[in-house]
Amino acid sequence: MKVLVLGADGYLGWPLSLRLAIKGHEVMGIDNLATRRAVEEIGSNSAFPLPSPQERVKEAKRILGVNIDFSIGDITNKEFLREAIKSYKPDAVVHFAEQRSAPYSMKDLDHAVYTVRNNLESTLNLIYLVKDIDPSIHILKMGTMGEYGTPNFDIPESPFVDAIVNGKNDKIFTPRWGGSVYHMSKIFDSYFLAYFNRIFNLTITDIMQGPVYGTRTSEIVEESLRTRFDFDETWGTVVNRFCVEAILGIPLTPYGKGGQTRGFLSLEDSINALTLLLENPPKREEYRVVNQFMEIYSINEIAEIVKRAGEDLGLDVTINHVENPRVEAEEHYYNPERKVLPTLGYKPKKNLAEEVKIMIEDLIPYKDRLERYKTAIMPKTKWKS
Ligand code: NAD
Ligand code: USQ
Repeated sequence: MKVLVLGADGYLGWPLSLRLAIKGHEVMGIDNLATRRAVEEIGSNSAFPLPSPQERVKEAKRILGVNIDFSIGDITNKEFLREAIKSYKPDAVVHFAEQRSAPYSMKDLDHAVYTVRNNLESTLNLIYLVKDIDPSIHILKMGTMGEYGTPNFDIPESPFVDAIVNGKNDKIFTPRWGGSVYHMSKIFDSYFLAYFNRIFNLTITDIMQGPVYGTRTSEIVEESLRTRFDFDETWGTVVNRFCVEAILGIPLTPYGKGGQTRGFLSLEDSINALTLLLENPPKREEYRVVNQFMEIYSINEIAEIVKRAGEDLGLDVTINHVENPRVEAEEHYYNPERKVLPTLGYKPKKNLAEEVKIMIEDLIPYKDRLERYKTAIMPKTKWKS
């Protein structure tokens, strides 16, 4: 299979490119390096030093013996994306290339507008160009479990649900309510994907993925193959942040009551599941929704797990709830459905308690580097400011 990976320089994009290449698929990656720049903009950096895309590709060839094509460019530039799809002729396009941080999207009007423009323009470009060039291309689009919010009902795993509104029955788009401009941009992406699936007869997998944690996949066998790993208050996701806080002796930072509950998954499981979904596309012209997470935890449970893992490794770890910079439910019902991946035979390979130990061990050698960006850790981006 020929796969075009949009956002190939990112946390998920690089390990997916490696995995697809090692499985014998042809891979071309595209990225405009926006995340590298935006993380530096807020005074932070990846925990692991990142080689340039050109060096990464060379290292993948040297260490794993695989060829990955890489092109630097912005997919909101429709002529650039058109040329890439036309000349590469992929069987599938993976769309990761979005502004992916909720706090970044909430900093001010400019960051909100950038997020909406970048995310919706990239998705619309992809939809129209696939329609024009070859509507049989499978679009694998990364959305987020956060599109659903935290409703007081079981979250379905289907594009539409039956509803009774003002006493009358109809099918409606599965209800969504995001917790940031970023999450709202993903909701609009999903509306566009479902809408244009019908209009242009496109084949789409729209993945609702929970927060990912982890430092490695089975291909990441040397430092030069590592993927980025963010831990600052804007770009770091909660498990990754807690592991770094444990190493630096900063009390772990559950926001508010810490009862916020999410569906988590390891980087290895995310990459495995994405590969499976690419190798098992939906029916032609289907809009398939997949809820992609493996384990459900509250933030308080995660803090306890990271604390125990850190203590087992000889670290002195404490937990200190901080004022919640976000506006979100801190105690709520959470029960999402998950049937597509199990139907395809997917079984998680990792669990959080074991993986955080590996993560802490992987990160400890970089303690001096982490210290340099320590001031970027405590939350500063407030939803209401
Ligand atoms: P990331 O920021 O590391 O990767 C995204 C990549 O896309 C970056 O390298 C960035 O430079 C690139 N990019 C952004 N806009 C672009 C544009 N206009 N043109 C070209 N490249 C562009 O993020 P990630 O963690 O790898 O996330 C990948 C996708 O998965 C995102 O869409 C994100 O919303 C989604 N997601 C991530 C998580 C998670 O926990 N990391 C969970 C659920 C969903
Ligand atoms: N949280 C803390 N303490 C911290 C950091 C976060 O309590 O130090 C809490 C947040 O308040 C939130 C939860 O942990 O309730 C998750 O926050 P997060 O930063 O790990 O994840 P989020 O902002 O939701 O975004 C991340 C990715 C995003 C992806 C999303 C999946 O950055 O790209 O879409 O996870 S989901 O959460 O399912 O929407």
